[in-house]
Amino acid sequence: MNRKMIVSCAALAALSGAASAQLSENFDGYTAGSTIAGQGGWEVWYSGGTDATVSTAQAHSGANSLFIVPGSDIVHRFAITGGKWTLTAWVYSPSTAFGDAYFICMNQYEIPADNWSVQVKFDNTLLVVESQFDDAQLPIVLDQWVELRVEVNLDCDQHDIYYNGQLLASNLDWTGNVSTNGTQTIACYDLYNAAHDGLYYDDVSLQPGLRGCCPGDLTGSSDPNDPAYGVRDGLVDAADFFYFLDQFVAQNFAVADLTGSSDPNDPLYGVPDGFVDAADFFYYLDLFVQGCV
Ligand SMILES: [Ca+2]
Ligand SMILES: [Ca+2]
Ligand SMILES: [Ca+2]
Repeated sequence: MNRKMIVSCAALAALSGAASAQLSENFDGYTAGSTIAGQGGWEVWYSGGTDATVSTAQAHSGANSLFIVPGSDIVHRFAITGGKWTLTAWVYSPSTAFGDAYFICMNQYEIPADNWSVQVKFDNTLLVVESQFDDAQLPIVLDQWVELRVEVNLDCDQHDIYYNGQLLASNLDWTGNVSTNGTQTIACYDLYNAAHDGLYYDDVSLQPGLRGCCPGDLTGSSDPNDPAYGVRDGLVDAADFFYFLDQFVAQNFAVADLTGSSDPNDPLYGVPDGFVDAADFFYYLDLFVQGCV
């Protein structure tokens, strides 16, 4: 192979590497009833935890899913150091169950330390799904498969979380929303059951994503009947402004409580304060003018 060919192949490999799925797991290739650790790159949390079982009781795809019981702490490692990514997990939580289980994504795992970026709680006792520790909540959906999706742009240290197609939390720091002083990396998934009577995961993936660094981008449409309403489109335009106005008027804190101050020199600038008021409006105008970076 001549040098030019080698360079071309290297370039292609780099391109395909940047754009390829890191995980696309449907649990359908495993024997029903088998434990997952040791299969498909899954393992039990390094310092201890309980395994989980491949189940046919529920499935989002094919015949199988993963059933996690109290103590299950199931990890899949990655080594991602930047870029745009979409994290997806389908979850089935039976209405007969009580207690809490979690979808976790770490930016560092085991080496050199543990640092959490995403921790979403499925709480069958309080009947909520909660993004920790920004405290955003939505009602939990029981007895059906529900998509949890995290869209992250590691390069600008931001992510959004969607549950059941609804925005749960947006413009969260990757390095600071759960733990502090994290890194702009993806080190592992952790499917953890603290005390939930039993919950199913299926179609767990980590795919190349599209999330831009556009904090003013909230929607692809200003029409509430358009499927693009509330779904980012990578552009900051009039639709975003009118969408924000809708959420502002509706006092939707998840979207419209952006700040405690409209003064960039105030420590409360960019820190939600539990009120949707004029400061939030002027703060959004700042984001809108900023566009995409
Ligand atoms: Ca499946
Ligand atoms: Ca937009
Ligand atoms: Ca506010």
